[in-house]
Amino acid sequence: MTEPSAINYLTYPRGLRSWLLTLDHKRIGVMYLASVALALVLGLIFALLMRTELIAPGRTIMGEDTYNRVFTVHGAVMIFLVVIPVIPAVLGNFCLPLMLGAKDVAFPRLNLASLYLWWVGALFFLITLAFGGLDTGWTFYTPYSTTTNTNVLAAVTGVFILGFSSIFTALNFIVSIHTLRPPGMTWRRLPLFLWGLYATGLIQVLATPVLGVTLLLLAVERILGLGIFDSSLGGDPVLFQHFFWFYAHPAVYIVILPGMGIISEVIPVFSRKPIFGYRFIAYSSVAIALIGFLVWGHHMFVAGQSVLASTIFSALTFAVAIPSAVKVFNWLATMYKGSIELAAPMVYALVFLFLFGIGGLTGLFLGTLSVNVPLHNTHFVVAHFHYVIVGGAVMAMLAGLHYWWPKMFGRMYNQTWARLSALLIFVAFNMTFFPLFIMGGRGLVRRYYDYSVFLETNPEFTFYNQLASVGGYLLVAGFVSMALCLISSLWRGRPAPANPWGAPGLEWQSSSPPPPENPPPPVQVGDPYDFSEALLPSGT
Ligand code: CU1
Repeated sequence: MTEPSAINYLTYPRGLRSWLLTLDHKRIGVMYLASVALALVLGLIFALLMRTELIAPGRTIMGEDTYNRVFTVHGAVMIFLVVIPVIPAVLGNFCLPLMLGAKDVAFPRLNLASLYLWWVGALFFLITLAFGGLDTGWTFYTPYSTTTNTNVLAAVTGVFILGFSSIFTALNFIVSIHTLRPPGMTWRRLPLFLWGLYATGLIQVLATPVLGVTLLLLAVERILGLGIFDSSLGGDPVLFQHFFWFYAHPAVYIVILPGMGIISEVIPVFSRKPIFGYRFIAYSSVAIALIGFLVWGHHMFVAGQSVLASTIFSALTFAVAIPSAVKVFNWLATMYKGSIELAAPMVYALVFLFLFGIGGLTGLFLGTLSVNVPLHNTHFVVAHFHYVIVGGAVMAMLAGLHYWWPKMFGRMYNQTWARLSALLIFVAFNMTFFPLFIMGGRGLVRRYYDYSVFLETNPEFTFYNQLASVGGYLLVAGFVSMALCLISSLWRGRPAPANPWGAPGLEWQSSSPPPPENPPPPVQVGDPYDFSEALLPSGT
């Protein structure tokens, strides 16, 4: 067995100091991967605690106060520390300069600063956990968040700092895409993953400051007792919801757009066909980013908003489904009559299509004004949300991680093991979250630690909850198996060739793993989806 080239970005220079002070986008991406994975473990532990509490009616392992803290911390950790940063910070950082044939991102120091800010933000989350926890829900709704005695201040400080981390990454990507494209890479030849990151960057830069200011106002209200959101002080709690969702709806697209970009890279490669409708996929990313700013009021249909406003927000919500459907159509058309290879990245891409399809379509149920009223605050919302965020973004992340893993670490993982893990994740995910659609449709309110009161009319809720809890355990087992498969490849995997999937993208032209200094771009860059000149898989 030949070893990967001894001198590569992972091995040179050596030592912890060289990692902590590195300006290399590839190392920063790897450190983000390790950091986000730890946060994911924390978030999953809280998810398991919740599913264990719900495995039987009544009090099982915790009371209501603890449960409120558990679902809040689960949500806040998963949203702010995991799914918002994960794709841009890990795969975006690793791939973007390589896909541009650039030496690094435009501002390497700012890039390292964004990682340090993530660490500081995570530290504030740990401080929150250690001192009082948090029980407001991840949305920090007022007026409860101005009065609860849990640690709102530490948590909003953490989110505020994480916001800067997110903005720094986005600024870096936007400027890099504008200024560092190699000769021949016009906007119409920009890889679709980079279009996704670009559209995401626009949202991160424009929406995140609104969240920062909102949380700052919340902190000011708590510390100084100024009436901003708390009605007992003369403030307006609905104002908080407007500010919050003006960020948090677009934030869903911060999570999903880069995922859609990954899917647009993976599907052509494993269908051996050029992408269908390149321009539609590229421009629909920007369309989603822009329309995404106009729909926030669909979270507030029952908050006392005027019927006219609700009707407009409902219609605009339907409009944002159009560019998403355009993408799905183009992916299916790319696969049509393709020579499909079911390697692990493609399996995750197909899982994405199925689960995100359900997540997106159930979003239309919730976007419909009249249907939203009975479904509001039920488990239907929880199910929809997890189909979009886990079924969509996390599955896309796993597709991308399995796709670029050989490039990142220079090792091939076991395909059978990886595909079986994907299958387990797919089955367990549906087992966990599909019952929540049914229970939510039948009126089970979310965020309750006990559902005994519902059993009189719906005795089947016990069974559905047990199904969901066992599904949750299996889902975590699936994630563990997936991670072990990848991690064990670092020791046992065969060395990866430069271009194991026969992909035409620029990032595959360097060795695996790439050398410390990125190779210079070719004299002229061609079509990133032209398979006629792509190398066939080598070393197989
Ligand atoms: Cu929304």
